[in-house]
Amino acid sequence: MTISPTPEDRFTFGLWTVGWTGSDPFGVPTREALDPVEAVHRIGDLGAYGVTFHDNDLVPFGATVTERDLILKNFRSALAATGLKVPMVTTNLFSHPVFKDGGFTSNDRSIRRFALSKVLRTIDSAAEFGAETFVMWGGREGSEYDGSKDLSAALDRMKEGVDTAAAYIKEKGYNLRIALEPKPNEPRGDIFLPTVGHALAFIAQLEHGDIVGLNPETGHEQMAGLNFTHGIAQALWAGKLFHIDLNGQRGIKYDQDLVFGHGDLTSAFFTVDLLENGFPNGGATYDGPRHFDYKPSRTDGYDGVWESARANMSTYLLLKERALAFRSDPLVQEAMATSGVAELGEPTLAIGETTADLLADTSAFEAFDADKAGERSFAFVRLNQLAIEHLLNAR
Ligand code: XLS
Ligand code: MG
Ligand code: MG
Repeated sequence: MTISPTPEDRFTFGLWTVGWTGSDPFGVPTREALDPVEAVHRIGDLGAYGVTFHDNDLVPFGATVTERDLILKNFRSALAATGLKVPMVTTNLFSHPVFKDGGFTSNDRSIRRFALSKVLRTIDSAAEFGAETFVMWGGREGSEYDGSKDLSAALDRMKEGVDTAAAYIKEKGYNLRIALEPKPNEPRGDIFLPTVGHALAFIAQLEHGDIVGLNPETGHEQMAGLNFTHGIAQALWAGKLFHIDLNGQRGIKYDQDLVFGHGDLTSAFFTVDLLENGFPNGGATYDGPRHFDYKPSRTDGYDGVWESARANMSTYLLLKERALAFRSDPLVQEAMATSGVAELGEPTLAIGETTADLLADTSAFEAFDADKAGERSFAFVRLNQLAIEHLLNAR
């Protein structure tokens, strides 16, 4: 089955994804560099909605003003010609040696000031491109050795950096929100704010946390052995799922950045089910771009790069169709009822019921037959098998 994406599907790609030339810690690039203008035209032809970038994906570190202006002019022409949007922009605080000990949390104060200034300049450029989300992935914010960092001061500096950026956005009146991207490790041995949960707790400590949320990435949660769908669910529940990085990962190892669905396919199915169909009992929903942050395998030439870009979107749409079939199947609805999925949506206390009322309710405790209740079969296996059969297009 061929499925063709359209801009209404709101698929977006980072310039650094299709533009990754294949260099890794063990080998040099296997592909020639890709011109951002060509990237825009190619992904536009494939049916994408938009393109995203780090400041230095577009304008190389240290470029002169004349070089920068020419690059931006050509890039804007490509956007105008294709109709592609720029919904998200981010800053590179990890490639240049100056950031080897981090940007916001480098032990060197002059480097922290340089990093913060670089971020504020990129925020201006994000606003100029009409982006609504400003991602912050602190890849080098971390350590290899616990004795090398005052961890409390590091969190203070991280807070200072994020709060300063958020206050700047408000001061300028930009229509931008910050999305923190957690990752447990790589390139640092341990990265600060390693998971969705850590980042949510951090946001609660901020002065300007109202415009700070999350950009969770599939593989990053899975690198920590965590359930990505649970992670985005908690972010949604907290009103903090501002953006999303979809890709594939197979277990706890280096960041594979595979095509979406090429890692844990069952997990990808439930991710799409949540993004497209929402929680079974209602609640917050996600309506932002479906952003792919993946790396086309270095074994492949540019044929494989475009094939993999297409594959991300096609797999997402196939899973969307399967998830819709799953939710609308009467057998699934009956299985969900048997499993008590709707029952979990009912508050445990009745409206207006107090703890005294509960303690006085003998049916809830003294007369409650815990042994009998313990015999209930929740029939979760049957429900999951129905999901698998829908996923396999066997229903
Ligand atoms: C790297 C991150 C990075 C961010 C943007 O692991 O996924 O690509 O998404 O800086
Ligand atoms: Mg990744
Ligand atoms: Mg990412």
